[in-house]
Amino acid sequence: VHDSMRGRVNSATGQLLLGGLREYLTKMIHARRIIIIGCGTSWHAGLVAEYIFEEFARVPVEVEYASEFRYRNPVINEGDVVIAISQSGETADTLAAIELAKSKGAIIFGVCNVVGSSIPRATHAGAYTHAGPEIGVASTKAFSAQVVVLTMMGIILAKAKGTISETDYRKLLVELETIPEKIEKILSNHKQIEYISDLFKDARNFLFLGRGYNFPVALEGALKLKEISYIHAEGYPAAEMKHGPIALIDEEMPVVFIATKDSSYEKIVSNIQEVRARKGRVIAVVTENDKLISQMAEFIIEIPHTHEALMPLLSVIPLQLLSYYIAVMRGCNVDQPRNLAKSVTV
Ligand code: F1P
Repeated sequence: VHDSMRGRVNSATGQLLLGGLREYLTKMIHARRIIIIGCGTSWHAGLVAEYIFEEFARVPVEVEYASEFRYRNPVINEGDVVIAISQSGETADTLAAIELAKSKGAIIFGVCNVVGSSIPRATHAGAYTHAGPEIGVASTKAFSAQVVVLTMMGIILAKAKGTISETDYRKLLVELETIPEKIEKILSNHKQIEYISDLFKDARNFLFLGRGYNFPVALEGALKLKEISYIHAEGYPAAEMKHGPIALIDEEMPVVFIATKDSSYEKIVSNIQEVRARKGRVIAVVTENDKLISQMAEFIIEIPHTHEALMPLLSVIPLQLLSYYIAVMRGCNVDQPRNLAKSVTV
């Protein structure tokens, strides 16, 4: 658990230590919409931010792959705010999308990890994630740090706009402080995740399903597995299952549900039932002491409870560990996966 997740919030005063944002806060308050761009894992962090910004700051948000945005002819109006997310700060697609938005009068805010890299230099303002260097190619701690920074941006904006109550604002800040120790707890459960990984390491396909804040986590879980263990994996919103992916489910198909106790809990329980009825093999990431799902799923991975909006910070960890162990057991190089570059500069 990196330092970027500690000490960024002074919970006594409620002050958020986000210097780069303060300067541009007025522009964000008046933005009619926010466009978030990024690639890969950074795009997934952007999806989490969409849920947070819309729920708490009540501002319309669009999340786009920078690699697509740069080539189409998007409507960008003067004063639109674009948040560009990148671990490396060098991703060519994200840089090109920034230049396009800038040329149309948008204000660009960067969320990057590498200090002094190209993307922070191309933006008007920004916040560094300070996650330290990613040793491997696949983003892991960068995702956590991006989500922390974006969460703080969302709630500081909500506070400034008056769209969040003082109680909810404080509740989120206090809960944010508990995240590092909860992550430590999940990490200490690595043996069980290793055990499950061993049973599924030869699977040819995986499905990852989540709802609400856990939907982007499902996408990220699938991407990590693809990137480092070369197993085909799909991430979907669990409610989309009946619109297509359900056809894939048979007794061979591992289905990872991110099914924590939140506002969509009952719905995801019925999605699990649908998969069980088709003999799919269910691995469920659940909130501690979930008796119901533990009777339905073949395997459960328990994680601590937190505020629904902060859950991605916890629920992504077991999925990263699952990918890691499966990759190692399959003899893959987790730090340098084939065909992937740390910075995609072309
Ligand atoms: C984006 C990204 C990573 C992925 C891999 C290739 O990089 O898609 O999410 O893990 O490293 O590049 P970045 O813009 O966040 O540096």
